[in-house]
Amino acid sequence: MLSAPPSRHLRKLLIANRGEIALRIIRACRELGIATVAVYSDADRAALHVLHADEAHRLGPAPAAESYLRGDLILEIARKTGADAIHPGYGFLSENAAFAEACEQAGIIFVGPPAYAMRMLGSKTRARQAADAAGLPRVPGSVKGLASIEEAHTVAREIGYPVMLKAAAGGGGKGMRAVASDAELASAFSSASSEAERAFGSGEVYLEKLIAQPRHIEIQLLADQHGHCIYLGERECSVQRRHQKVIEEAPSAVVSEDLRRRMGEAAVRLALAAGYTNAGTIEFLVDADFNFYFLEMNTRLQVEHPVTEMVTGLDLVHLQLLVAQGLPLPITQSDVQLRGHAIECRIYAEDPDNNFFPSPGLITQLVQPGGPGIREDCAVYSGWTVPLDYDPMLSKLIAYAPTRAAAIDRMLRALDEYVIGGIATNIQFFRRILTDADFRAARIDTGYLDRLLSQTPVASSAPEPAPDAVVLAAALFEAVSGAPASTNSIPQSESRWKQSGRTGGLRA
Ligand code: MV4
Repeated sequence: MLSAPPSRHLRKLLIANRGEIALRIIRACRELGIATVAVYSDADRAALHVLHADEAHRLGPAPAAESYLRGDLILEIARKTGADAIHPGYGFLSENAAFAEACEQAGIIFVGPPAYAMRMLGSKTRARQAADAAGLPRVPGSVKGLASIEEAHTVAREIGYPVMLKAAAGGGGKGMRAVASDAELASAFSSASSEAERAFGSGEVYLEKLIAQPRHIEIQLLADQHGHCIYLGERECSVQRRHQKVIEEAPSAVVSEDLRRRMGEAAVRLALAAGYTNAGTIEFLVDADFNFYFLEMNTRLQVEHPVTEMVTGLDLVHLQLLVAQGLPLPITQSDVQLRGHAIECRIYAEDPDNNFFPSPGLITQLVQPGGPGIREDCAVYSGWTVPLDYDPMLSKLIAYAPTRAAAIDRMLRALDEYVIGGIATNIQFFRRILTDADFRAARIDTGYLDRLLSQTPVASSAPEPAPDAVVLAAALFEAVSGAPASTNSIPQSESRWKQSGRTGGLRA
C-alpha cells in the first residue's frame, strides 16, 4: 500500500451536479458544518439545489456539454470560491478519470476514488484482468479485446454458445449482443464494434458466456486511504427496463448470510487490489444456482444508495466526505449489521401508457407521501418546470419496514398518497409490479419487467378513447355515481380526490 496522505480538513465543498443528488449532498454538508457551493445551468436557475446551497454559480446554457460536463469551468469556480473539494454525484463527471486527475493536480479533493483506480476499473477488459488477479469469480470468456473475427470464433467455441459480445468501454447495454451460434457471430461482431466505436470512441469488444436469466445484485463498498475496506451488504437491482433500474431493494431476498459474506469479501479483495478508495459498487450477475460472477465496478455513489443507508443505518455521504479528507473509516466490518428491508422506486416524468415516453414540463400540483418508514429524495416542487435537457427522474421514493412484505405494503400506501399534477409520471405503474405475485415472491431476474410488460394489462376490452376522454369520463362517472371508476389509465385503487386532481392537472 501507498502511504496515506495527511488528512485535510474539508470546510467548503462544491457539488458538481444537480437534482436530488445535489440536494442529498448539500444536506450532508449542513449536518457536518461544511459550506456548500452549487453550480447550475440556465435551465436550473430556479432549481432546489441552487436554493439550498450557501452560494451558487452559473455554468452555462442548458445542454450538459455546455454546463455540468464542463470540468474546466467547474474547477475554475472551485478555485474562485475557495472550495477544498468537489463531489461529482452520479452521472456527468462522476466517472471521468481525467476530471478526477485535474482535481488532484489543482490540489482539490475529488470525492471519489483516485484517477488510476477509475482508469483500471473503467475498462471492462482491464477490470476483468484485475478480477482474475484478485481471485474473483467472473463470467468465462476473454479478458482482452478481440483482435479479429477468427479470434472471436475460437473464443466462442471454447466457452460454448450462447455467448455475449460486449464493449470494453460499454455501459447501459450499448455495444452488447447475444450470439446463439457461429453463423451469427461475424455480423454481431462488426455491428457491436461499430456501435461501441460510435458511442464510446473505442470499438474494443470481448466475449463472455451468456448467463441465462441472471439476477443483478451489487455490493456496496466503502474504503479509506489507510487500507481499510468494508462491504455494506447488497442491493437487488434486477427490476430493470432497457438497462434502467426501476426498483432496487436491500437486502436481496435470495442472498443468504453465507452468500453475502462470500460476495462481500470478493468485492473487498478487488477494491483493495485496485487501490480503490471512497464509495464504490461491485456489480455481480447471480445465476439460478446462486453462482455469482463479477460484472463491473461503478466508481461513484449510486442512485440507489439510500436503500443501503436504510438497512445499515449509515450515512454514505457523511462517510464519503470523511474518507475523502484522509480520515480512517470509523467502523469495521463487524459493526455493519443489516436490519429490516428497504425498497426504492424511481419516480420518472414519463408516460407508461405511451411507451414510457419522457414527459417533462410544469408541475402544477405536488402532494408528497410521508409517514412511518417513508423517505423521499427529491428536488422538484410545485411550480417547477422539469427541464427536457436531463434525465427526467423526479424523485426516489424509499420505503423501510421490518420485513420485505411490510416494505412493499408501505410503498403501496405511499404511492397512493403521491400526487404529481401537470405531467405524466410512472407512479401508478409501480402498483402493477408491487402487487404482482412473482415480484412479491421475489421471483425476479433481469428479464422480469419485460415479461410483466408483455402481458396484457387487466381491464380494457373496447377500443380506447383518447386519454383525456378516459380521465374525464371517469371523473364524471364518479361524480355521478360516487363509486370509483375503473379505466385503463386510472387504477381502481386511486382515490377520488386524487383522480379529480389528476384531471385538473392534465391540461394545465
Ligand atoms: C450479461 C448478461 C448475461 N450474460 N452478461 C446488461 C448491461 C451490462 N451492464 C451487463 N448486462 C448483462 N450482461 C452475460 N455474460 C445479461 C445482462 C443483462 C442485464 C444485466 C444487468 C441488469 C439488467 C440486464 C438486462 C439484460 C441483460
